[in-house]
Amino acid sequence: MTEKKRYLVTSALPYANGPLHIGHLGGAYLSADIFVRFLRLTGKEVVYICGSDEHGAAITIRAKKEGTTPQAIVDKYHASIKSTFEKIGMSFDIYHRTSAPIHHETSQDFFRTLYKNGEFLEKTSEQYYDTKAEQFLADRYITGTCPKCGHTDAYGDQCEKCGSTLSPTELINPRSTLSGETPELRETTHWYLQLDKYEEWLREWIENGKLNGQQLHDPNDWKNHVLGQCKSWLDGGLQPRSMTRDLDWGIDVPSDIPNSEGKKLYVWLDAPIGYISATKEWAANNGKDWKQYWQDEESALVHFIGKDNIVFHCLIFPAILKSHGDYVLPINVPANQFLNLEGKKLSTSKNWAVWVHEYVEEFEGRIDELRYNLIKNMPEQRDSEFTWKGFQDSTNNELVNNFANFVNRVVVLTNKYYDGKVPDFNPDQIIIDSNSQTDTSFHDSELLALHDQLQDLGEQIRSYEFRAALTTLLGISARGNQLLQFNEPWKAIKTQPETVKVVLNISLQIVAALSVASRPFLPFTSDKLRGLLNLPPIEDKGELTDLLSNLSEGNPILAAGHTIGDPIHLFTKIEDSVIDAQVEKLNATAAAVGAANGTPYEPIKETITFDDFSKMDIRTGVVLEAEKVKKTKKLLKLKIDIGAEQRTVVSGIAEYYDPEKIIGQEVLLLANLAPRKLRGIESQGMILMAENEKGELAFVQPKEAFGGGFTVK
Ligand code: B3M
Ligand code: ZN
Repeated sequence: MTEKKRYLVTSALPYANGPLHIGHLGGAYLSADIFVRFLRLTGKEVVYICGSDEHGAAITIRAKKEGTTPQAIVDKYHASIKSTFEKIGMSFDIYHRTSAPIHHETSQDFFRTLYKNGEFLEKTSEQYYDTKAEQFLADRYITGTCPKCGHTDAYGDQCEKCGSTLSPTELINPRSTLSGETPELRETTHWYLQLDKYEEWLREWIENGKLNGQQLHDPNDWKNHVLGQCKSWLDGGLQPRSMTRDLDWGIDVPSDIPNSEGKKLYVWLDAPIGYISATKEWAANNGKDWKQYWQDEESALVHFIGKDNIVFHCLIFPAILKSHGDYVLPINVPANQFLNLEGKKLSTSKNWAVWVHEYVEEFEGRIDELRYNLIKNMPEQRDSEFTWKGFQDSTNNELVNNFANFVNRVVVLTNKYYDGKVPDFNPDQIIIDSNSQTDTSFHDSELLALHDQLQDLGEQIRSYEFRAALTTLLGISARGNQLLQFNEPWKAIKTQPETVKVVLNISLQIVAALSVASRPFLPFTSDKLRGLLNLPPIEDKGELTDLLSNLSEGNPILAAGHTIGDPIHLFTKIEDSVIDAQVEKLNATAAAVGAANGTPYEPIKETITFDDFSKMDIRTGVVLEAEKVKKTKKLLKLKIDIGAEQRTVVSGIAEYYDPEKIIGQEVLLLANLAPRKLRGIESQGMILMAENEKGELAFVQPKEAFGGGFTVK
C-alpha cells in the first residue's frame, strides 16, 4: 500500500429507505471500520466519513409504499440507521445526511463549476411523462412487458425476471406506477457529463494508476474484480450520462443556471459529493481544514463500497472530481462482493434478511460475535454466505474455545497463584516453545513471535485482507493456548514454579497485546480486556505502533507487579435452540411476505458462457427401478436407462414421489456430473428437477414421450 500521512476513508452512504441488514455490514461498513480503527492505532491522521443518502427514487418509492412523504421516510430511516450503526460499534467521525443545507450548497457549487467549465452537454430527448400525475417518470416509475422474456412487470431500467438491463422506451405496454395510465413521450432537456471525453485518462488512471504522467497509486494494490469491472465499462465505451432529472424530490439545479426550473440533480451526482460536505461539517465542528483531506497530495482517499457501486466510485465520481479540478482521486476502492444468506440472495422486498436492529435487541451484549462472523465471511474477493449455524460455530469454537478460553485461563491462574499480580521471572529460565513440544525458548523469543504475528496482522489490514487479518488475530490466542497446553502450569506449579512464572508472564503480555490488536475487529472485547487488565482505555493514538516497538526491544507491556482484575466471561456459547429459533423466524417472515406478494421468483444466477453450458451432457432417460435409501427421509436410489447404459442415481426426491409410482417416468439426466458417494451408494449423475417457491420438486420431462437415450440440445 502507498503510505500517506493522512487518510480520508468513506463508506457508501446507505439510502435512508429501510433498515440495515447484515449484507450492508459485511459489504461497505465493517471493512472500513477495521481499516480506520487500525490506522488510528498506528497513529495516522484519519477521518472516517459516512451518512444517509436521502435522495433518488429509492426514497420516493418507499414513501409511496408506506403511504407517507419522502421527508418522513428519510427522517425515520436516517435516525434508525444512525442508531444501529452506533450500536454495532461503527467508528465514523461523522454520520451526516444529504438533506443538510451544507450538502445542498456543496452539490450546487459543484454543478455550477462543472457548468461554467463547459463540462456538460445540454441535450433534449423524449422521456415518458404521466399526464395525470403531471410529472416525468423516473425509470423505476414505469413498468411494462419485458421485450426479452415477456415478463409483464419489468421496470423501466431492468427486468427482475430475466435480469436484462432495459431503457423505459424498450418496454412493451408501458404503464406509470403513479397513476396506472399509459405515459406519453415528451421532450425534456438535461445536462450530460461527457464521460466519453474522459475515457482516455480514466483508462490510464485505472490501468496504470497514472494521471498526467504522475504515478498516483499502484494498480496492483487494487482488487481484481474492481479493475475487471472498470475495464469492462471502459472497453464497452463510455457514454454521456445525464446529471439531472425531472423530479420533485432532490437537490435543485441552481436557479442561476438557465432553464433550471423543475430540474433536480441526479442522485448519483449529489451522493458522492456527500462525502465532501460531510467532511466540511466535521472539520467545522472540530477546528480542522477540510481541504487538507480533499485537496492535498499527502492525503489518501479510500472508498469502501459494495460491488454494485463500483462504476460510480471508480469512473463517474473521479470524472466529476477531475472536471471540477483541485481534488485528489481515490487511492483505492476496495469494493466487496455480496453476502448471501442461508443459500439465497439477501432481499429486502422478500424479507430474506437478518436485520441488524433486531439482532442487536435479540442478542444483547453479543455485538462482537456478529462482527466476528461477518468479518470471517466477508465477501472480499467473491460472494460469500452467512448462515446461522456458521455463526454459532464461529462463536462457540473460535471465540469461546480459543479466544475467551485463553484469556480466562490466564486471568484465573494469575489470580490463583500470584494474587492477581503479573509475576516477575528469571530471564534465563527456559520453557517449552509455543510452536512445538520439543523446542525450548526464552521469554524474549516468545515476545518476538508475538511481535511478528502483530506485524503480519498489520500488513494484512493494509492490503485490505481483513479475513486473513482476523485469522492472524485468532492465531495469537491460539499460540497462547498452546503455550499453556505444552507447559501445563496447573501441574508445573508444584514442581517447576519458576517456569510457571515465565509462562504466565508471557501469557499476560499476549492478553495485553490482544487488548490492542483485537480493537479493529472486536471493539467491545478490546474495551473489556483493557478493563480486565487495569489498563487505560485506548485513545487511538498509535497504541499498536508503540506496542510493536516495545516488543521488538523486548520490553514487556505489563510490568511485573501490575495488578489485574477478576475473571470475566468474554464470550459464552450459543445454544442450538437460539439458532433454530432464528432460522425459523427467517423462514416464517419470508414465507409471509411471499404469500402477500404472490410467487417470489428466485433471482437469476450469474451469467455463464456458452462454453460453460455446452460442457453439460444432458440425456433423456427412463426410471427402471426405484427404492428408498434406508434410514433417510429424502433419498431415493434409482436405476435410469439412458439408452447407451444404465445409471445408478441417488436423488433427494423421496418426500415428493413414492418409489413405486415413478417406474417408467421420463427424466432428464445430467450424465457427465462427477460421480459422488451418498450414503455409501455411488450416484452417477443428477436428475434435473424444478423447484417451486415452497421448495417442492417436480420432474423436468420432455413434452413428447420418446424414452431414453437422446441428447438434449
Ligand atoms: N446510496 C447506493 C447504495 O446504497 C447509494 C450509495 C451512495 S454512495 C455515495 O447502494
Ligand atoms: Zn425479462
